[in-house]
Amino acid sequence: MDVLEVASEIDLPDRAVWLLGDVHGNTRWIQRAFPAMKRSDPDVRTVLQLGDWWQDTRPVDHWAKIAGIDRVLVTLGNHEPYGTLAPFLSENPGLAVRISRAVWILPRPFRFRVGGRSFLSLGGATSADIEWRTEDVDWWPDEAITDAEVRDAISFGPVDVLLTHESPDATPVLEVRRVIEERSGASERGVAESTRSSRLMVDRLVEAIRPALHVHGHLHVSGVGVTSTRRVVSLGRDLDPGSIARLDLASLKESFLQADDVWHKRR
Ligand SMILES: [Mn+2]
Repeated sequence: MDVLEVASEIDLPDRAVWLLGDVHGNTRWIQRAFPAMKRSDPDVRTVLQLGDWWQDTRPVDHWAKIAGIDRVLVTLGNHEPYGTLAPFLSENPGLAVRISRAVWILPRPFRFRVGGRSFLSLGGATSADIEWRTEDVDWWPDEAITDAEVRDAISFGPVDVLLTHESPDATPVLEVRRVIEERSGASERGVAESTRSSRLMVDRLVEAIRPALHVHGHLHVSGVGVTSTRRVVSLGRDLDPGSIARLDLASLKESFLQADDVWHKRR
C-alpha cells in the first residue's frame, strides 16, 4: 500500500458531509452510491466512511472524481485487510494516511474537525462471524478495539461527533437492539460475549466523551435513536440506501437518502 501523504491534523471548512456505512469492497455499490450523492447534493466534497471498507482504491478515485468528492475518510471496521494495513499503521502512529487520490485511512483513534465541529474516529469491532473465518486470511485479531485505544480516545476529552464502526451496547436504536438480540441467540456463547464486550468498550467511550451525535456501522441496519443527551445513527450496508446520509454540520442532523435517490428512478 502506498502512502501518498500523512496528516496529524485535519480541519475542513465543509458545511456538510456524507456518511457512508459498510462497503465490503463492493465496487458496484461505490459506482452507484457516489453518483447518487452528487445528484442529491453536488456541493458535498467529503465522505466519512464507517468501516468494513476493504475496497480497491482505483474505482473509488474514479467515481469520487466524477462525483466531485475530494476525500473519503475511512474509520476502519472489523472486516479489513489488517495484514496489509498493520505495517503502515504502526509506521505512522496517530497519523491519517492518504493511500490514493481520495482515500484516507484514519488511525485508531483520530481526532479531526469539519465545519467547526470536533470529531473523534475510533475504528475496530469484534466479528460475530469468526467461526466462518480464517486467521490471517480474512480475519485478524487487530480488528478488536483495545483498552489502550479507548484510553487514548478518552484522553482527547469531549467531542461533538463520535464515529465508530462498532455499536454501543446501551443503544437507543431499536433496529440495532433487535439485531443484537437475534445474534446473541444465534452465535456461540463465547462469540456473543466477545461481541458484547466490544460494544461495552464503545459504551465506556461514549460516557467519557459525551458526543451530541454518534454514528456507526457494523450491524447492517439503518436506524436512529435518541437519549436525553445524544443522537445515535446506525448506517446500513452496501446496496442499502440506508447506508448513505447527508450530515449538516450546523444542526448535526442527518438526512438519509431514499431508494429513489440511489436507484435513480423517476418519481
Ligand atoms: Mn460489515
